[in-house]
Amino acid sequence: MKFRRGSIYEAFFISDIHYLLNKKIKSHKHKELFQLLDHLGKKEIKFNNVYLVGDIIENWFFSADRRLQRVKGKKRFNKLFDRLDKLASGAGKKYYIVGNHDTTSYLMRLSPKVENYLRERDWVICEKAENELLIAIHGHQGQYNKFTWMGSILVLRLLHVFASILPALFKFSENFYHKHLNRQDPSTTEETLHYYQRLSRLTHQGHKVLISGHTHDFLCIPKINIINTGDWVKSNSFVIQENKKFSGIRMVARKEFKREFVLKL
Ligand SMILES: [Mn+2]
Repeated sequence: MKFRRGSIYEAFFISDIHYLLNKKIKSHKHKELFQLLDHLGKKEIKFNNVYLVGDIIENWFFSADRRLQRVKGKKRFNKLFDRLDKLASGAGKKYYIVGNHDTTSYLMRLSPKVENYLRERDWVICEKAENELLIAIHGHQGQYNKFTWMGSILVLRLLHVFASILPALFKFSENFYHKHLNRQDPSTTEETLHYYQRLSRLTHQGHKVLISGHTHDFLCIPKINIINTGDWVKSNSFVIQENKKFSGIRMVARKEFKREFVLKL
């Protein structure tokens, strides 16, 4: 598929960028992400509403707050958000939906500096965005409750301390994190269905489309109006809304896009 110059769509959904990942972790598609954003920018493609569906910033491996205080760190934030801001037509809103990796706070709040940064750029910070057609939520709510969240954050904070005392422990922390905090994603069809049913219940989905990210699985389950936006770690995917039609699109190469699913309400 191709984007026609100057098109205005109803909404853009993207999640799980995990931006600012530590240099030690290189398995991400951020170069490709910037290719996408630059392409949309050059073609003057606009969206009335922009939804960042969580885990946009990677905050679990280090403090994004501390990064933002440094000039270089601020520049990296600007590099992403200048482009995301440009996608908005101005007719709607820009939503920053908080994902589990965006925060290391027990209350799932963004750090104050990141919050201020986003507010200055008119992002609406929320756990869930909802209108008459859709609900957008990151999705970790289907895996964590208040207590397991607090437990995970406690462990995570301890790992941060270990890694900062002795950098060699970073590897250990990373492995521990992958094994115990990051590998709770549903893998079988049954688990996947169960996970989305739980998410549907938690959000009181009703007849709306439920759009989430989190599991990094780019998918659409039409029967229960479920969409997952995928990620920019492996999938290179995003979702576009035109009226009552939702399209899942994958960037297969630079300037090359493939519509992988369509959900019509
Ligand atoms: Mn997540």
